[in-house]
Amino acid sequence: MSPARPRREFRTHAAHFGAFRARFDGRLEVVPHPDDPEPPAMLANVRDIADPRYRVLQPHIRRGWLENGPDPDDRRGGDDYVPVSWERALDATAGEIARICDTHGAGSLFAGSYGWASAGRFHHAQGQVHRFFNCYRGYVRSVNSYSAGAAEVLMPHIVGASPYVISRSAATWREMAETSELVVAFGGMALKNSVISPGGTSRHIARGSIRRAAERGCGFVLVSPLRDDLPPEAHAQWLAPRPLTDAALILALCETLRAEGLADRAFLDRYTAGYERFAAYLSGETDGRRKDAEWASAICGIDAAVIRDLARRMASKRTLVVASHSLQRAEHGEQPVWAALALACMLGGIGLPGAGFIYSFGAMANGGKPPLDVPLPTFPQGRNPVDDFIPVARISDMLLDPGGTYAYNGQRRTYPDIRMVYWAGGNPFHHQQDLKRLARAFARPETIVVNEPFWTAAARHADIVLPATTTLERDDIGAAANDPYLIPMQAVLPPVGEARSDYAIFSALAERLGIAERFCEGRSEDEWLRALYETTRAAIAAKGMPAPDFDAFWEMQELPLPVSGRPDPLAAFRADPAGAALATKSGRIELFCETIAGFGLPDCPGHPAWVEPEEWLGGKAAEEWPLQLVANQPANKLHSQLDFASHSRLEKSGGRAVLAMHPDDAAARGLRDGDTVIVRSPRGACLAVAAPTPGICRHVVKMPTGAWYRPRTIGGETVCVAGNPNVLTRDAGTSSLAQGSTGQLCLVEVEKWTGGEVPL
Ligand SMILES: Nc1nc2c(c(=O)[nH]1)N[C@H]1C(S)=C(S)[C@@H](COP(=O)(O)OP(=O)(O)OC[C@H]3O[C@@H](n4cnc5c(=O)[nH]c(N)nc54)[C@H](O)[C@@H]3O)O[C@H]1N2
Ligand SMILES: Nc1nc2c(c(=O)[nH]1)N[C@H]1C(S)=C(S)[C@@H](COP(=O)(O)OP(=O)(O)OC[C@H]3O[C@@H](n4cnc5c(=O)[nH]c(N)nc54)[C@H](O)[C@@H]3O)O[C@H]1N2
Ligand SMILES: [Mo]
Repeated sequence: MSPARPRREFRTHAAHFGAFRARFDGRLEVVPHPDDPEPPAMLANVRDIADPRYRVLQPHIRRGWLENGPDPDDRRGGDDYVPVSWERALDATAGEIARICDTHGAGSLFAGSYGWASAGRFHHAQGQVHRFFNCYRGYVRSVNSYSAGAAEVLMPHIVGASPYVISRSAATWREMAETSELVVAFGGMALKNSVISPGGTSRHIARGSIRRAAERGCGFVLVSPLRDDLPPEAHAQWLAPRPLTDAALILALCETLRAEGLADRAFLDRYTAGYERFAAYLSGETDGRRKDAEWASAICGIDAAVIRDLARRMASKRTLVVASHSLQRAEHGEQPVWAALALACMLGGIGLPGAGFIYSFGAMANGGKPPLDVPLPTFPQGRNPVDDFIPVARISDMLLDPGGTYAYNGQRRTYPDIRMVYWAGGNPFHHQQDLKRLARAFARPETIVVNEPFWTAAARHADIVLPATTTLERDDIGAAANDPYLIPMQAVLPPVGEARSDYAIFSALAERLGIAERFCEGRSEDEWLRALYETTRAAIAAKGMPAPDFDAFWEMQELPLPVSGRPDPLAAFRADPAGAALATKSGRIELFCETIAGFGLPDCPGHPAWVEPEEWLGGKAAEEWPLQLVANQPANKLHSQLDFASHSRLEKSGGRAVLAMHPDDAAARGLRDGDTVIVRSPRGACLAVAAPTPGICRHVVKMPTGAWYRPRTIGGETVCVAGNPNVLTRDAGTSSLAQGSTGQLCLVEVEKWTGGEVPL
């Protein structure tokens, strides 16, 4: 194996959006993986990965930081940068890490560093940054994700497993294609989403599986404000409740089953705890209001007869209930997930193939596939000597309110006093809500360091910007859960500018901080790859499959991995409720949860409930802000990654984000297709381009996430001219149980932009 060098033959490589083949012969060529039945169009973005206009070509230090030294500074985000040598940037970074830890302790250094970074088992930036700080003196970390913040706290209490376990094991595409009779998808199973998977995938099978199910006669019901959240192949019935009201709709489905004697009492008695308390809420015994279809209809806007009919159909068929991530990335997001689980319990299908409950099916490419039978190469993380953390979406609260207290999962916690922030492999100016507030929060630390390949808004808010390579510029090993290949990811391109891998950056910092031996263990990048490969190789050999040595593996396109049967904790529980009891307090699925009830939270009671949100179409705030914005995942890219690339641009208009809206809502505002609009919320404003669209329900507008934040002051108002919806969203936790992100939905108003041409 040689140091990274250009490849003239096609080599297999992996991105989170797919395995592919690439070569470089003066020009970068990218072609799909030959086994992929539906290769993602998004791969086209990879061709633009080395575009020097968007890359950080050498280390930079912010002018204000150079002139004034480390200090809180509200010029971050608006300051200019001085190009410096690696020596100078590394000395400055290492000096700050040591100074902060010596003066204030490692508990004042935040390196939660949330983000997807890139595929690759060794160079994954999160693994690198966390190991590095664990080898030094530790750091304040973040817990849970933006994806599933509410479900990650809720589900261990009520099903004894993380949402990811349920998501990966409670149903497969094959079972759905072959056995489900009805699939009811709350939040849909959008094909745009099932392109993505952490680490990538070589086979995109969602569309084919949905088609097979529908051809066999399986019915689909899409519950979503957007018709495209299931593909046309599903021939789905489309129900569009008001956003944020799924919990009410699902409670009415439950109440219909209860009142009509359609609930599976035998299942409820044997496998659940607390049904009587939940039923008393449904019937109105506890609060005087029956949660019947008429009650729900007034909240969610779906006809009562339609709700009853759906409940009866669900009870008469082998029904799979799907609850998307998006439902819970919203105010009181705990409730629709818990309610959907309760509904599936009342239907009695949990643990049967093609029936029951599955979380976030279709949100990632590798869900619903058989797991691998060998461990994947894994860069060891070490142990963090600091045990402080924040729930990930509470970043602005932490920076703005040191010493402030908040509730989380039954605890009362205190925000640390953070003096330094280090980010590698994430874009907080993509993922966080209320970006104007985040910008104020980013003014507070004394020093911010970002490792980034690109000049993102996060890089533009840092004091020290260290240019990182992308996967195409370094050697790595590609692998992903539930994808049966190990990929020797040979570098395809030379590093762009002076970019270095995150490992090289942290090795150089480790040298300066006297922890080189601990961090590097005396290994070069090449030696690390060999060591990481060895664990997996030995496990493959133990299964009796071909397990070549590293040098042979390195010359292959990919190495097949053994797959195993699916361990489904819910099926095992069904087969043996005592022997395979769930890891909940009762050992069963909890429809009333003593633990959560015991927290005494006004915004998260002990059973699934309708808790009225602040920003929804049926509330008071909608009088002033009459449109519900869906800020969902972008179809043409992964989050903010490669936002500038050619395929990403197809989802925009003139480089600006597109705002889809119902034709009647557009007409009511005198808007035509292609008009520039300004979208405002109680937090901020952005520009977008109007697109009247029939497949969206009334009073809902959709602007996907991912446009690079570009704030500009126009007429005294700060406006993101690129159309990043996170200037509009609300920075509030899902509830005081989980404190998850609520970025999916907020209220807005839209009007025609009359301020003339605004360049990007
Ligand atoms: N309003 C709203 N907001 C949301 C959501 C929503 O639904 N609505 N969804 C949320 C969800 S589910 C998520 S997961 C988050 C995603 O948030 P992020 O994961 O933070 O978003 P990415 O754009 O993937 O950021 C990854 C960054 O890492 C950089 N990078 C790539 N490779 C490397 C590398 O090798 N080294 C280094 N140092 N950097 C690298 C990329 O250039 C990019 O800037 O967004 C959340 N935000
Ligand atoms: N192309 C692409 N795919 C991705 C990603 C990406 O960036 N790009 N990101 C990946 C990541 S990190 C994650 S976590 C997953 C996220 O998976 P999800 O969170 O499920 O994905 P979203 O696209 O944000 O939302 C799915 C749909 O939910 C619907 N929805 C919104 N609010 C409501 C509501 O109140 N009720 C109902 N019934 N429906 C509602 C919207 O119409 C939206 O299109 O996607 C993954 N897949
Ligand atoms: Mo996510």
